[in-house]
Amino acid sequence: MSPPPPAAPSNLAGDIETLGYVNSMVEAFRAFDADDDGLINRDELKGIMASLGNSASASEVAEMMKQGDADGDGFLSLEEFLELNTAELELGDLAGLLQTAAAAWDDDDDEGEVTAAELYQLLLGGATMQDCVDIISSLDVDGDGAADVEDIKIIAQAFLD
Ligand SMILES: [Ca+2]
Ligand SMILES: [Ca+2]
Ligand SMILES: [Ca+2]
Repeated sequence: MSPPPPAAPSNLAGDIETLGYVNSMVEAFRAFDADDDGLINRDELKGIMASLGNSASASEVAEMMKQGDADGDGFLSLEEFLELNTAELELGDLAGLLQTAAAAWDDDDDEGEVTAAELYQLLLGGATMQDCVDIISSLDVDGDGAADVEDIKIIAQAFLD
């Protein structure tokens, strides 16, 4: 009997750290969206950037808003915000894995949260169980051991080429 092939070819630790940072952007966006309409105005954007440790001047914020506001409604949606802020980030192999997972959920919209074990099954050996535990914990805001499927879809979308 020969040993089984290694399940995961890549080291995802750095990618997972980036994922955690991206998730903190999602959380900051929601925290500063006081009226919960899914849109951020200039003042709110300034607050978000400060909370992420990137203080921006009023003119820098205005410039970011202009760059990021793809549909020109004067606000940033979460998708626009992530597009703007992830342009210089790389998720490496993890981006493809998340996109695989996100595609699998397209037909299964009643699934609100995903656990590490569920993600591991879905990725069919593309990541180790430990990677999946780390991925979910980097996205698990309330610490109940599961991550929001909608958030994963939004993040995966932001890293589509
Ligand atoms: Ca708002
Ligand atoms: Ca917009
Ligand atoms: Ca959770």
